[in-house]
Amino acid sequence: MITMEDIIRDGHPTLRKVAEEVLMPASAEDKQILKELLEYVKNSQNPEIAEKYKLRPGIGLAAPQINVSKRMIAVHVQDDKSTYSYALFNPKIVSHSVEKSYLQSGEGCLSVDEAIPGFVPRYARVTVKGINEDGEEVKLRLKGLPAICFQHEIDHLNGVMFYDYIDKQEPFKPIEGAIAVER
Ligand code: K1U
Ligand code: NI
Repeated sequence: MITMEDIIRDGHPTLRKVAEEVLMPASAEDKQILKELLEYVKNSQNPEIAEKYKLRPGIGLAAPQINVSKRMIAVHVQDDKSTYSYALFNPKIVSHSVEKSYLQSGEGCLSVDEAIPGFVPRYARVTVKGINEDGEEVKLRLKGLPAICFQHEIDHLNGVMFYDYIDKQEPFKPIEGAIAVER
């Protein structure tokens, strides 16, 4: 099982690499990693398990964060309507809105121990394609917090950190025309 001890922190070179595509069909080892990524995210949202294993709560996790430079992510996040629970190989944003959004409270990251304040501009709506643990293609149309979370995780596969997008001079500079998302 993944714990915080397995999660690498800001400054580790793997977090800045472009991760490798996962060869399909996925190996048993890659399937196991994918399963454990999702298990971490779910466990971290269970107060008893999180306390017992000292897991910092998260809504997503990407393989590079456990020092595996391969294109795999897991997301377990709720909005007012549903739960979005996905573990995907080779996820890709295939289309996105022109309109932007941002998380009103700013973003955090399990690989960053301190809070970095500021607005992080994201696409308001994205369509993501990827391959699930059973080797099936999945196509997701997302908005709100789930859309922001998938963008944050896919950025990890490209060596991009959320704070790269924050305006250094004016972290809370209004993002013109963007939708404020609450969590
Ligand atoms: O990738 C990661 O480091 C996980 C990160 C993902 C994320 C944060 C903010 C916006 C989009 C994606 C986190 O999950 S940080 C913790 C967090 O945001 C959270 C935890 C519990 C409940 C709600 C949010
Ligand atoms: Ni992160």
